[in-house]
Amino acid sequence: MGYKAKDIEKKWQEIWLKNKAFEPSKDYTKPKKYILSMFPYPSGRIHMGHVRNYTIGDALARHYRKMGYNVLHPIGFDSFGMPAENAAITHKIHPKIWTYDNIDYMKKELFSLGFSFSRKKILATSDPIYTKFEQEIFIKMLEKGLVYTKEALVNWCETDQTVLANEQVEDGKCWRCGHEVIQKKMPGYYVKITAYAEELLKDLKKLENKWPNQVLIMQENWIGKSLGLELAFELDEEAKKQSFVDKFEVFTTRADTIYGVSYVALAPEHEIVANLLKNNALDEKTTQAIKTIQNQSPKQRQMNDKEGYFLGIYALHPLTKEKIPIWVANFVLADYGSGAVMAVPAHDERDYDFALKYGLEIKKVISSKDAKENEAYTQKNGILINSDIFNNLECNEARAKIIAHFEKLGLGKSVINYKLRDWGVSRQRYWGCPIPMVHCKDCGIVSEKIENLPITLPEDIVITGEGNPLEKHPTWKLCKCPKCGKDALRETDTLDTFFESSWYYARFASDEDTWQEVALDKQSTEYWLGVDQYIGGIEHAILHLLYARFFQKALRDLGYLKNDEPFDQLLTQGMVLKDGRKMSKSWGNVVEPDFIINLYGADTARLFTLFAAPPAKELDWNDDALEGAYRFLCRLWDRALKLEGKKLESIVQEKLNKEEKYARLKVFEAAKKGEEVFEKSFALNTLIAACMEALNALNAAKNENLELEGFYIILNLLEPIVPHIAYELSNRLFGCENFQKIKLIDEVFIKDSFSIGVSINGKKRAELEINAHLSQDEIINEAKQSVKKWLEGKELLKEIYVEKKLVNLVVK
Ligand code: ANZ
Ligand code: ZN
Repeated sequence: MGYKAKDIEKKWQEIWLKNKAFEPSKDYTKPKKYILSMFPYPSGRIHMGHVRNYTIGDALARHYRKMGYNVLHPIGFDSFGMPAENAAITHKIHPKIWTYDNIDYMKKELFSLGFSFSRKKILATSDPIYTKFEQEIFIKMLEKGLVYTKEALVNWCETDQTVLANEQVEDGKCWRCGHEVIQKKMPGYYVKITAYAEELLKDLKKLENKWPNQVLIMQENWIGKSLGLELAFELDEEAKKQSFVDKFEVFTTRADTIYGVSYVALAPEHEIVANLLKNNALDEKTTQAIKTIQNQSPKQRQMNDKEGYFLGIYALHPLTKEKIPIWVANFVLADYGSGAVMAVPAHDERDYDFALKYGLEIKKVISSKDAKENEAYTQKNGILINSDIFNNLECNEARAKIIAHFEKLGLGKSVINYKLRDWGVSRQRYWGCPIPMVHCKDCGIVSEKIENLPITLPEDIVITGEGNPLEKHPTWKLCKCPKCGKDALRETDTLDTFFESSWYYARFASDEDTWQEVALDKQSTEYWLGVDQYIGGIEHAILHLLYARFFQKALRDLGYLKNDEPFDQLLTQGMVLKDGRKMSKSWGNVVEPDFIINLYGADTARLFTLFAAPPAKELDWNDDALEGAYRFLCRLWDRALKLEGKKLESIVQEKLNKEEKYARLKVFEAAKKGEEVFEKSFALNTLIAACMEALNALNAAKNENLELEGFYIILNLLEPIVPHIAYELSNRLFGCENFQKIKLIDEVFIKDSFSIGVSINGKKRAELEINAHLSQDEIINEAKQSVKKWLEGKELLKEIYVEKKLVNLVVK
C-alpha cells in the first residue's frame, strides 16, 4: 500500500492529542527549553510565512523533547487590532465574532500541520482574562511613573482616524493604509521607555552572538545615544525685544567646531519661532511657509529638500560675541536635543548644503590633509585652526577641552541624548484593550480599582470607520470615580496592540492553572524564562523586540519577573518569495498552505519548507521542489515497508565490507549532523541532505539488516521535520511510540583512509588523503581534480593507479 499522507497524519495527530504528548511537565527540577515562534495575528487563514515560522520552531521543540528536555512550545493569537474593525465595516460582522471565528479556523490549520504546541496554553490577547492582567500591569506601570499622560504632537492618520507611533509611520505614510500622516496635538498616554534607554542599549552586549547582528545594530541606532555639549546662545538686544526670549540652548556632538558656527537654525516649533509668529513679526510669505512645515511629519520633512528662512534676528556667539544670524529650518527636529542647532557648514554636510543654498558663510576650523575643496570636511580628526586659544590642538582633545571650558564658565554642560522617544500607546479604536482610567471632575485622571478589572468592551457597538466607537457609545463611558464615588467618565482610548504582544511570552511561561488568579506566577515564570529560542520575522527587529525587552525590564522592576532579557536567542527567518517577490496578497502570488496539505500532506509541506533554504535565508517557492519533497517521502515509505516484519540483528563492524562500512558511516554522520544543526547552525536543510545521502549509500550497500538499522536512525532524525511519517514507519518497523536521543558508535567513525601521491608524467604534483571506501574510479577522479590546473589544455593519454600509493597521469 502506497504512502497516504492524510490517513497517517490524522491518525498521529489524534494519538498525540489523546496522549497529551506535548504538554510540558510541572517538574521544575528538569532541564528545560522554552521554544517560541512569534504568535500570529488572526487574519483569517495561515499563510506560507506562518508555515515556515512554525515549522522551524516545531522542529526545534521536537528535537529538544527527544534530547530529554522539558519543553514549553506554546501558541496563541495577537487578537486585538484594526483589521477586525475593518472587517466589521466591510462585511458587517462584529469584530469579536470575526476574530474568534478566525482563531478557530487557524487553530485547526495549525494543528493539521502536526505542530507540537501545548493545548493547555493557548491564549488570545483579546480574552477578558488577558485584558484583566494587562490593565493591572498598566496601572502598576503608571504608579511607578512608567506611564504618564501628556499633550503632544502626534502622527495622525485621517483615514484610520487614529494616532500612530513613530514606528508605524513609514516614509511619512500610515503603515497600514498608506495614507499621508499629519501632525496633530492630542492628549495621550505614554510609556516611559526612555527611562530604560541606557539599559536597553547596554544589554545589547549580552545578546551578541545570540541575536542576529543586524537586529542588534538596528536597535542600537534606534536608541541612538549621543554624547555632547549643551550650551546657551544669548540673543542680541533687538532680538530679545522681538522674541521675548533672552537665550536658547543648542545640543552639539562637535564642541570642537564651536568657532566655525556661522548661523543657528531652529525647529519650526521652537519657542522663539512661535513668539515671532504670534507677534506677526515675520512677513506673510515666511509665516505661511513655516506653517506648512509645521504640518508635516518629521519623516516628511526629512524626505523634502532642505528649506529655511532667516528670522531677521541675531544671537551672540558665546565665546567671540560675534553676531550670528538666526534661521528656522525644516531639518531641525523639534523634539531632539533642544530643537536648535549651531550650524557649522565647513564640517557638516547638511549645514554645508544649506549654507550654499542660502549664501551663508563657511568658516573652516579644522585642517587636515584629507580635506577637499568644495566639500564639508566631516571627519573627527585633524588640527584646530581659527579657534583662538584652542588652535593647534587635535580635534578630540580640543572637544574635551572646549566642553570643560564651557562648564567652567557656566555656559554649558556635557549631556547625553537619545533618539529613542517615549511610546505613545493611546489609540482611538474599539477593538483593543481599554485603558483602565477614569476622568473625574474633582480628582482628575484616576486609575480604576484593581478589583474592578477587567474593564471590558461593550458588545453593542456601531462601527462606521469614523471616530472612536467607544466615545460614541451612549452609556459605556459613564461610571463612578474610583476615588470619590461621584459621576465620572471612562477613558475611551484603547491600547496600542503592541502592548499585548510585549508580555505574552511571559504569560505563556506562567502556570496555566493559575491564569485566572495571577498575571504572572513566580515559580513557573522563574523556571521557564527566558525564552531559549525565539523565532520570527526580521520586520519586528525594532518595534516588537524593543518593546518586549522594555517590558521584561519594567516587569522585573515591578517585582513580576526576574530576568533582564526576555529572549536568550533569536532566529529571524527569511521571507517566503515566489517569482522573486514576497509572497503576498497584493502581488497575487500566494500559495495556500491548505492547498498543499490537501494535495500532498503536512509532512511534504514541512519537508519542502525546511529543505528549500536554511531558515535565516529567503525561501523561493518552487513547485518542482515541492513535488520532489513528496516523491522523497513516497520512496522512503516504500523502502521502509519492504523491511516490515524483519528483526534488527546486532551488527559487527569488522565484518562489514567496504560499501557497508561507508553506508553505516553516512548514517552516523547524519546523526552527528543532527546535533550540530539543531543546537548551532539551524541549517536543517543540510541535515535533510545528509539523511538523503545516507539512504543512497544504504541502497548501494544492499544489506537488509544494515538498512534496518539505518532506518531506525534516519526516521529518528527526520522526526522533527516530518513527524507523521516518521512516527508511522518507526511504529510499524520497530514498535516505537516515541523517540530518544541516538547513541553514536565510535568505531563507525574510525578513520579509514590512506594517502597517495598524484603525479603528471612522473613528476609529483599533489598528496591526497583518500577515503578507503572509494572505488578505483573515484580515487582517480579525485586525483585528477587535485591537479586540474596542470591538466588544462593537455591531452590525457593514460591513468596509472598503483594501489594505495600513487596515481600517475600521462599527458601530451
Ligand atoms: C554642531 C555640529 C558640527 C554638529 C558638526 C555636527 C557636526 P547625533 O550625533 O545624531 O546626536 N542637532 C542637534 N540637535 C538637533 C535637532 N534638534 N535637529 C537636528 N539636528 C540637531 O547629532 C547631533 C548633531 O545634530 C549635533 O551636533 C547638531 O549638529 C545636530 F561639524 O552641532 B552638531
Ligand atoms: Zn473623583
